Amino acid sequence: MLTNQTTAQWRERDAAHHWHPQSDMKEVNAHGSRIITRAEGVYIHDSDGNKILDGMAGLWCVMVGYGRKEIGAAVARQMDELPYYNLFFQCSHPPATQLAEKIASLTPPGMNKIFFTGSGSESNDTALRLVRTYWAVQGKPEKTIVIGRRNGYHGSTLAGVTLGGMKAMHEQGGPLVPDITHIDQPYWYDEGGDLSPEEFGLKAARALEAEIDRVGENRVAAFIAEPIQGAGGVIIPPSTYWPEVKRILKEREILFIADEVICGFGRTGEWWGSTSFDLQPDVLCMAKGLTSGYLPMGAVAVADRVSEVMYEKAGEFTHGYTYSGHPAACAAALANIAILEGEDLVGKAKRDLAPYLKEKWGALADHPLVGDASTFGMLGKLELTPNKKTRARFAKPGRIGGWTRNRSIANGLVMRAVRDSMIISPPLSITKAEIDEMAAKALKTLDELHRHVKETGEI
Ligand code: PXG
Repeated sequence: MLTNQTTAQWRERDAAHHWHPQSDMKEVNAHGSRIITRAEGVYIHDSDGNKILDGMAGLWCVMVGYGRKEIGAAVARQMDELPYYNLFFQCSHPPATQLAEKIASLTPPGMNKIFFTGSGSESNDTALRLVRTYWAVQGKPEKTIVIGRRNGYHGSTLAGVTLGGMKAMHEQGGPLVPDITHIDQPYWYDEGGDLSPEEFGLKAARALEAEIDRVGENRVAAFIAEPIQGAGGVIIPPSTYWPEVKRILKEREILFIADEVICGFGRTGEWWGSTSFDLQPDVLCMAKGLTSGYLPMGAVAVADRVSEVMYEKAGEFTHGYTYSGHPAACAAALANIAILEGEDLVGKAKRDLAPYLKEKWGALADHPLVGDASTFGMLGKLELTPNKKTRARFAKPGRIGGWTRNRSIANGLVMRAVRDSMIISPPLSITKAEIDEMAAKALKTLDELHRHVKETGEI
């Protein structure tokens, strides 16, 4: 890659031809992009020579940290051996076979069949077609409705957008996929009002029961949810939420799709968010941490009770992608999982790092502008507020969050803003000293925000 270019040159060339994902290009090009040129461990480097602690692990995915040569080497070997072959027409190849076996050994018990995709969005598209087909082949073609949640994120393909509950995404590019409905999210901080978190958790869970009754249980194929909503703003459900949802799912004849694209591969301190909350998904969607983002790849793990019906009754499942189980991506995933297992990164996250993060990040709750500084596993958030008691929001949603994100990056820490919630999701390879650095940089930024708010009077 060329490195003898100035930031201004890169920006000009980028602005000329590159249309960025999920971006307002007029705004991006007015400021000029941040050009990331290399990365090592938990740090990214930009073209101005800044070294920035990546508190988001890329886009929630770089579990093992940057610069792991083992992954590149495994990919290079696979590229030499077999760079591509498809898995259609009764073919397979060793990396796909080995990876399916490996993933099945890691997923919750009784999930033994693995369908490969190229991304989290494709995983959720696969899940949607799969659950509808599962019911159809059992003589229940009317069970087509999938219930998702407001502010859930399930990807950017048409099915992903529709399954997700992001208002701004629903407003563009419709009409959306039919027979997908949404219930409220278990976001006590913003929506719990005077209820205790526990009371609110039950209320939010029972919205599922009410929705099943509203549309008719005989019409519902599945419920889809992230164990902890990520892109929605690291929404950690109250302790009562998942047990009540579990009760409802058990009583009703519908499937449960766990979207583990963010929670999977150790993010919650277990291999799966489903394990953290004792959930038994019928379909489990993954991507991101599967390869630590080194190559694009997703997969769907399917419970035996579903795969047995499909294998027996569906004939050909007319679904699959050119890059399903791409050999180089499989090699990257196998090498990535070997690091996670070999260095016990998931166990260390649970025993060591997550409690440390809870202590250090949690201490930010003492700051006058922070209403909540919760963590769960290696996920963390800061709810910014002008009034800690009432949990009020700033008058212009997102403005303070955006300001804080920009200051944080200038201070050497990537924190993401979702409206006025600041979120982190660092690599599992982070050290305690780096967690200290992350918390110190966040505190510095919060203090700057405090001064900014006082100076501008913005509340
Ligand atoms: N499910 C979940 C839970 C995700 O977080 C996807 C599916 C889609 O994955 P792909 O690989 O198709 O992007 C995601 C992706 C953000 C942000 O702003 C989050 C994602 C993607 C883009 C932006 O936090 N998550």
